[in-house]
Formats: sequence, C-alpha cells, structure tokens
Amino acid sequence: MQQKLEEIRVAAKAELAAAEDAKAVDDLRVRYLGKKGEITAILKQMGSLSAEERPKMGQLANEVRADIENAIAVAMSEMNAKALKLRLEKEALDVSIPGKTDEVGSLHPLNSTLNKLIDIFKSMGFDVVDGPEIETDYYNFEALNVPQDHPARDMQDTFYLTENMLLRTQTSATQIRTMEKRTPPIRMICPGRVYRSDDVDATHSPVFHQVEGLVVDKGITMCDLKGTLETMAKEIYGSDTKVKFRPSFFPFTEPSVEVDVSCSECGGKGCRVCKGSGWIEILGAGMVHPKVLAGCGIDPEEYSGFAFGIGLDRLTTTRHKISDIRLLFENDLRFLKQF
Ligand code: 2U9
Repeated sequence: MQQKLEEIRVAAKAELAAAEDAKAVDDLRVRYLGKKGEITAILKQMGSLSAEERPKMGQLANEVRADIENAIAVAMSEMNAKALKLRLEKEALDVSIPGKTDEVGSLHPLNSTLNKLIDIFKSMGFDVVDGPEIETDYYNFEALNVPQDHPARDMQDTFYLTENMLLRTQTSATQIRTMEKRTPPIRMICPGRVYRSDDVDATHSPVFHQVEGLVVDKGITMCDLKGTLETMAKEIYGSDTKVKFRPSFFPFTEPSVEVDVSCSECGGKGCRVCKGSGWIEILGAGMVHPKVLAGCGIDPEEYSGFAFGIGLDRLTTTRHKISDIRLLFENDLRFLKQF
C-alpha cells in the first residue's frame, strides 16, 4: 500500500506538470481526490490492515493527499494566471495610438452669407417668408407684369413642368401671395432656390439662389430703397464701400435700377475680381410697378413700395473671392473645409 501511495503521488505530480489548462487540472483533482478517486479508494482499504499498520498508512495516505491537494492548488493558480495573462494580452489597448477625432462641420458659404443677410434685414424689421419652388405661370410671370412675349417666358429660359406649371425663375410669387393676403405695411424677404434654363459655366447654373425683398407702405420712395440697400451693402462689404445706382429695366418695377458696390478687392482701382471696372454688380431693384400692386388688390394711389432681387450665389462668390460658381454646388470637402 505504501508503494501504491508513492506511485500515486509521483503519477499525480507528473500528470499535473503536463496539464495544459485549468480543466485538465480539475479533471486530475476529481481522478485523484474525488469520491471515486484513487486516494479515496486506498483509504477504503485501510480496514484490511493490521492495527499496527493502519495509523502509519493512514498518516502516509493523508500526507500524499495533502501533497496532491497542494500541487493541484499551485497548478490551478498557475493556470488561472496564464489564462489571465493571455486575456490581458488579447484585450490590450495601446494608449499611445492617436484617438479618432469627430470632425466638426461648418456652414456652407451660401448659408453663412444668407444668415448674414437675414440678420441685416431682420434688424431693419423685415420678415423672412418661404414659398414653393413649383409655381403657376400666373404667380411667376403674369402677376409680375411679365408680358406674354417676354423672352423669360420662352421654353429656352424657363423649366416648364406642364403648360401652366413651372420651376420658379424668381422668388417673387411669394411676395405676390403675401400682398394678396395682407394689408400694408409689408416688409419681407424671400430667400430660396430658383431655376433657369441656363448652360453651366463659371458664372451660371440652372439652379441658383435669390434673396428677394419687398417693402410696401404709404409714402415709400426711392430714398427708402437707397437707404435700405446701402445699409445692406456696407454691412456685407464693409463700411467704406461705395454704392452706385444705375438706371435699368424690369417689367415688375418702375423706375428700375441695378446696384453696384465698389470692389472690395482693389478698393475701386480695377482688378481681376471686378474685371478692371472697379465696381461689382450685386443686385437689381426698383419701385414696385403700380400694375403689380393693383393686381394684388393694393391701391397704388394710396400705397407704394420698393423691391429688390439679390443673386445669393454671386454675392457669396464675390464676398469670398470664389472664382467659379460651380464650387458652391459640388460639395467638394477640400473646398468646403476652407469656410
Ligand atoms: C414683387 C415685385 C417686384 C424683384 C426684383 C430684381 C429687380 C433683379 C435679379 C437679381 C439677380 C435676379 O437673381 S438674379 O439674376 N433680380 O434684378 N428683382 S427687382 O422685384 C419684385 C419682386 C416682387 C412683388
């Protein structure tokens, strides 16, 4: 029995040394120390020993058992440490790797210019009004005194959806509807996308943006128009900016003007931006034609008004010295990130 116990001790230690993981160690525990294990089987045979041998063998069996228990505990803690090390290696984080930063977006230059215009006009008491991009022939042309034979009405210049429906060529229909609904005083701007059947080049796009404005009240004159537009131009281009009003013609305004500002790049001397003239055209405007007021149910004998149309894309390109209008529509991040 003594020999058998020593053999068990040696075999258990050899097998523990070869065990590869915690499960193998636990299997050995069951095999040697469990209820049906080898040590337990030996202890059950104690009864057959002489009274002399029994305490000696009992002591040896307990010692072997304790020895194996101890070896199992050591092996188990080694296995756990090995498993923990492997897990930590697998899950290891390299805290020196630069983190991924969230990219912060910025406003599109068209939107930042529009926001600036909205702030300027709101500070002068204007409302901001939105309207549909699909319009009827009446609201887009007829109500604005654009005659039947005007070139703008040609299929070459306007995107017609049906004989009567079209993509608006200017945002004025929104002002017409407002005049039909409200009695003056009216002070409003209408920013929005507009469409014209133009070929694309550096200064033209079939889709572009306008900010049109309208003021109607008793006693409104060209002085109000000049003061309002001069204030806007100086806010946008700087207080030193000179503003020039040139006579022009639009069917919906009489008299009509085009408005130029002194070139902010060269201060009026002439450069590439202003094509040598020293001036940059920024908008068209005029006193609302009496026929337009009357068509909306506003008595032109009692009320008068001025209106203007700003090409937002052109205002944006001149403000930021952008050489090609197409850059505003391409969504190239290398361009947009500069703003
Ligand atoms: C109503 C009556 C009159 C709006 C106006 C212009 C002059 C004008 C151009 C600017 C650049 C169009 O985008 S552009 O090509 N617009 O020159 N627009 S007066 O006149 C109105 C508007 C509404 C009821």
